[in-house]
Amino acid sequence: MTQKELQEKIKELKEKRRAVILAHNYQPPEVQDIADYVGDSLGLSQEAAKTEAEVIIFCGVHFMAETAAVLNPEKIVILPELTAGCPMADMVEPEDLKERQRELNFPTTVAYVNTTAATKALVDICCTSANAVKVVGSLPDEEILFVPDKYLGTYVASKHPGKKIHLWNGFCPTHADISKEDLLAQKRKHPQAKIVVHPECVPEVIALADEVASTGEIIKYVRENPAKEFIIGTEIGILHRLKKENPQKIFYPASE
Ligand code: CIZ
Repeated sequence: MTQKELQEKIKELKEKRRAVILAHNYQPPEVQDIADYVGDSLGLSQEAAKTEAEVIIFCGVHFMAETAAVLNPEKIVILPELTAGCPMADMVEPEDLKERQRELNFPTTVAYVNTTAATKALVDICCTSANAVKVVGSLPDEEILFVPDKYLGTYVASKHPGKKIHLWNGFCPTHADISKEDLLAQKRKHPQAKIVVHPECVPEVIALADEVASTGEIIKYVRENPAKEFIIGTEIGILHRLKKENPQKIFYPASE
């Protein structure tokens, strides 16, 4: 079957089942192209919450589909690729989190959305990469436990120097693999390009960026910025949407 035939078949089946297809910004191009909505986990959860479809096909990783299922207990949520997991979400064991909360005398705990529902059930508030700085700033507490991403937590802490933020030793292996050397090599090749990186990147990479942004914010920054070239420091799946929406601009991955 050709890709076109496959897409037609998916569309047919989607209508028959009254389904909606949601795809994360990191999905491969052919998946993004068949989706009804492409976005970050926050946007996708919002779409999932307001959809009238009976079936939600969530093209993302496990925690995202799980969040959609929590928000839509009466709907069927399908994760097409059951092995699609988030290694960072698996870096928190609920029992270890409970122990750390006890050790720190039960501080207000903030969980990044990249966590399992079992972890979310143990925390006070949840954030995405798009609103982590705001969510932490909205809390009156001076002492906070932030799980699981130590790099996102470090970035958030740099924006709230008055707060003591305890970090968890979790990280996204993909973002942690983007090195300062990779980025500098790309910048040498493309000196006019703006550097935009995700806050899950390591601090040395963040320090070199013109903009630190979630995937949704990267899309917006590129759309609104007059620059013609951009070096993008996040999962390369996002390049498809960036190129599609900005055919006149050029994008380079910070690292292959
Ligand atoms: O919130 C999301 O969807 C993730 C995992 C990253 C981002 O920046 O959009």
